[in-house]
Amino acid sequence: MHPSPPLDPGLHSTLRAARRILVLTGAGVSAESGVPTFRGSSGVQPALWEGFDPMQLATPEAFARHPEIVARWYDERRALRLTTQPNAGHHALVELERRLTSVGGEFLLATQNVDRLHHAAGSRNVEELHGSIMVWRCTRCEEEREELGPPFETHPPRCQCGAPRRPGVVWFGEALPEAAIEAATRAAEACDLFMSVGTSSIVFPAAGLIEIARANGARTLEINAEETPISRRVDWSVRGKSGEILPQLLASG
Ligand code: BV8
Ligand code: ZN
Repeated sequence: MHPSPPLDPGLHSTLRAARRILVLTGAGVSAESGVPTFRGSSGVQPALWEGFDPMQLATPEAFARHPEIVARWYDERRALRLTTQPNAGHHALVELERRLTSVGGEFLLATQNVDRLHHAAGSRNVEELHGSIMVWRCTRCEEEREELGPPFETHPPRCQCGAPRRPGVVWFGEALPEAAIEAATRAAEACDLFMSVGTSSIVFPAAGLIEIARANGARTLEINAEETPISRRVDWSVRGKSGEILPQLLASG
């Protein structure tokens, strides 16, 4: 299937007619805000991480073996995120949610992103499938706090109870938050339109949601700068930047 030219008429009528939309977003949605993606060329790790494979850092084993290195990597990403703003793609998804809910429709934004830029833009019904680097949790008493201040003094930061605190993200090999993946799965079973935006569609179980949506008869749309493993399986695969395509999609009503 060749990527359809943006704004295919059938896509418009489907978007207008949809009453239950599930949107799955990935790092590509935040790329135009200056947040590096996990994979692919636009990822920019600070020099400190030359030669480190993020996939090797985003694991409980890595934190157990190198708590300082891993905590510093996440704290640097948190500090960088605090300098960024939502982009036009984030804002378009807020508008889509507003339009749909204003006519009694259902909207869920299931994000793999850990940057909370969707919340900053004003999205309301959001499930964070992979947690958030803005939240840090004690490894002993589980006390959690959203951290919006300057970089930590020590890495890893310590809890009052004395134990190290970890980023509130889901690492590889860790289970996703039960409530979040359940809500996303229920939405995939019920939606009439599934939108995959800015994700490489290779991390499970998030990448499995589209198959649940297709099995329930939903139409499927992908917006991505590059081809992904689902590009040839969706009804519309629109090649481009989400910060440009999403506003275009909404502009045409
Ligand atoms: C689980 C948080 C089971 C941390 C992340 C072998 C061993 C162990 C596990 C596995 C294994 N094989 C498979 C697995 C399962 C594993 C998995 O799927 N691995 C993959 C790599 C094969 N999954 C897990 O481990 C999950 N847990 O299975 O647990 C279990 C069950 C019960 C009990 C115990 C255990 C946990 C997965 C979550 C991992 N955490 N992040 C952190 O952020 O550091 S995942 C990581 O990848 C990212 O954070 C992100 O969340 C996720 C997906 O990445 P994307 O968001 O898609 O970003 P990416 O950079 O890849 O792509 C960007 C896309 O945007 C590209 O397509 C690009 O073209 C596009 N783009 C760029 N710019 C733009 C754009 N598009 C539009 N506009 C633009 N401007
Ligand atoms: Zn504690």
